Amino acid sequence: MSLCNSKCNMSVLLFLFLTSAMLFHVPQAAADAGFRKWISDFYPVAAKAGIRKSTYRKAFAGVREPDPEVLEKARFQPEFKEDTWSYVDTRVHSSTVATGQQMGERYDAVLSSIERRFKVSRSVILAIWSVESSYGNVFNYPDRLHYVPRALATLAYADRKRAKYARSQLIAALKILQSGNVTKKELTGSWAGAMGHTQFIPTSYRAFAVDQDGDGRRDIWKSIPDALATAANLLHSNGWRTGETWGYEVSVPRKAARYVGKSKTIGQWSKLGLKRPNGRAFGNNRAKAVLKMPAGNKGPAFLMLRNFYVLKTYNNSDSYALAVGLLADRIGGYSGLEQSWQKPKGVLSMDQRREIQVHLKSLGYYKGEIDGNIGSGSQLAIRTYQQRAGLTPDGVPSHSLLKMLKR
Ligand SMILES: [Ca+2]
Repeated sequence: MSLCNSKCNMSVLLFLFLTSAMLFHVPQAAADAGFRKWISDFYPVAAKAGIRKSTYRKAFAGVREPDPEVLEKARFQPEFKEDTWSYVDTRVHSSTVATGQQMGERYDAVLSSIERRFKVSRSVILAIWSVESSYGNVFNYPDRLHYVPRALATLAYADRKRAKYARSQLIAALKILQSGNVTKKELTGSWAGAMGHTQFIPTSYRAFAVDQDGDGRRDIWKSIPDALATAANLLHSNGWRTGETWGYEVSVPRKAARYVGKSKTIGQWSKLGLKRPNGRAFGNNRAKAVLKMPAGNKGPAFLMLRNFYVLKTYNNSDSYALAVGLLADRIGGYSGLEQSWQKPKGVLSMDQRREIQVHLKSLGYYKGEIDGNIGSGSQLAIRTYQQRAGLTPDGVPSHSLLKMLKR
């Protein structure tokens, strides 16, 4: 051993690792060894950023191969843009509204103190909690959660498109672990490293996480007060305007549609004939707003105020900010959209799909969750019902099926 320096030890270990891997998983051996090498090669980068050797060792103890699910999810991340109506429909519906209102009652005191501290209204915070993690429901499926340092190392190692992002997020994740705010076991997140009830990536956590419950730890995984306050802090720090809405649904006269994407004051928009379809007046006439028509001439139109763009600092997507805004309105007791989205023919809304599940359940055909997702369980229930009713058992949820079930 005296001939061996540390590098030599490393290659002995690598050799032992390779041989043992060869015994069990021949095709994976090379990739795994490459991953282990990547982890040891990355240490100097982490050390430069202030990560102690002990933290690094602890973080990667037991991590021997890339997270295969992370690679799979990264590979199949849909490239196409989901239609706005479909994005909104799966996030803003009777169930997310009802749960939001229940959570509002349950966490009334916490939300009041967050409102006082960060000047962001509770309905917006509840809507974010819903869209990000279904009010923490992600924690009910621990197998779908990923250990964040491993997930990010996997992306840094094997996903060229996301390597730069993953390297900087990994450093931030290691800093979080080093800070003692979270244990290694708790440091879980999505395949891309979004963590906790409000799905913060490590760098955003470092910038915005707060200890709202006062136990000395900034814990967005287990402490709902900390997670919700962290979301409010992000909005507040990015310029949230207290007491102002995110935007208005509007009806647009034909001649004004050419101004889509333009910014004008509410007063100027009013002069061009834009109105709220519910007949109510706009708020501040001097506020600047941008006209958006996410589905073109055939869908609802909106005037987006400053807070819409603050919501986009959370997640840089119009559909996201619109879904949060609309859900917040409904949780806060305001009505939903007056104009309807132009959907492909025959498509059922989330609420209609839930209704089908409710009927099938009460008739004894369905035992799963009422979630509007027509998976294999719902399809089987539909087929069984169709068979008994003398219909073609295609298992497809449709308007006519819902009509029959209602009878
Ligand atoms: Ca705390």
